[in-house]
Amino acid sequence: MTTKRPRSIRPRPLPVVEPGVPAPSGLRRLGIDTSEFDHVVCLAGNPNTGKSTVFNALTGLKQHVGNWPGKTVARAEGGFEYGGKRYKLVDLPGTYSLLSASTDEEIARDFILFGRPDCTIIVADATVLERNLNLTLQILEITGKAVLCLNLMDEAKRKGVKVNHRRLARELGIPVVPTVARTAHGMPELIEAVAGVASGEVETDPRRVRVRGAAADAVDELAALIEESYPGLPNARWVALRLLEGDRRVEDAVRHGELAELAGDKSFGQLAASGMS
Ligand SMILES: Nc1nc2c(ncn2[C@@H]2O[C@H](COP(=O)(O)OP(=O)(O)OP(=O)(O)O)[C@@H](O)[C@H]2O)c(=O)[nH]1
Ligand SMILES: [Mg+2]
Repeated sequence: MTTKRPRSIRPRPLPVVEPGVPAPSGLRRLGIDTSEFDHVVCLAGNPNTGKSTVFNALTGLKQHVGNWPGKTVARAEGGFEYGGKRYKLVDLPGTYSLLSASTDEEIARDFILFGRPDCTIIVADATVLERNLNLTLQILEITGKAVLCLNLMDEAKRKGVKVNHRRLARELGIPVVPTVARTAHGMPELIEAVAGVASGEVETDPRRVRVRGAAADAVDELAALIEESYPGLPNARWVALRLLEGDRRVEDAVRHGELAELAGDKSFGQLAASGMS
């Protein structure tokens, strides 16, 4: 795993690499073994919200964690088993938005959009929830297969921030699980929610902005053309919306064939690798 220097320091208690936190009951951490998985789950969220800490708690691996944003700069993969199913868990770099431009943020964006995860765990910092909800809503625009991991609840409590997670779950239309990832608090509930969403047993009702009238027709028309030109590309509607909004980066991706690469990118490889294709 590569690391790079901090972009900025945010005050928080000393960074701790959580050694020896016991695995929640029923969880078997598989380390780097991601063979024969049933489901792919990814960890997305703003920088420095505890994604890699959750990753380590679930896989038993030792991804770099520390108290500054931008530590994870590439995709990392590990495995765990729960309830008789095997999961491939993908730790992604932090990103503030799916429209962001830096290379590590692009890695996150591309996986969320085109990696076909069976569940996206959105890890949010409960102490600054509002800022984190920006990305959350963007992710819900493209997938309802998501769980919000409301992390850093110990910090929130210390700061007197209270979050009504049940109401938040109703508002967002996805499961919301309060956690303290550093001590693995809430991990059993998180895995249970992820298992439910990934298997389809838990039905979500993601909050989305409705596109109406002529704009809706334009999106449908363009999405159909994109699907025709890039067979197999997930989230053609998202691409269509970005094009209609005049997103230059997406325009470039269409023009220069980057989108075609993403449509056929076997490095995401979930279906091929699991033999389900
Ligand atoms: N107090 C507290 N600290 C936490 C919790 N979860 C993670 N941390 C700490 O928060 C810091 C950031 O954790 P990481 O797991 O590296 O965060 P990340 O989201 O992977 O960060 P990037 O990869 O840089 O985006 C580390 O110092 C962790 O030990 C928590 O629930 N409570
Ligand atoms: Mg990380």
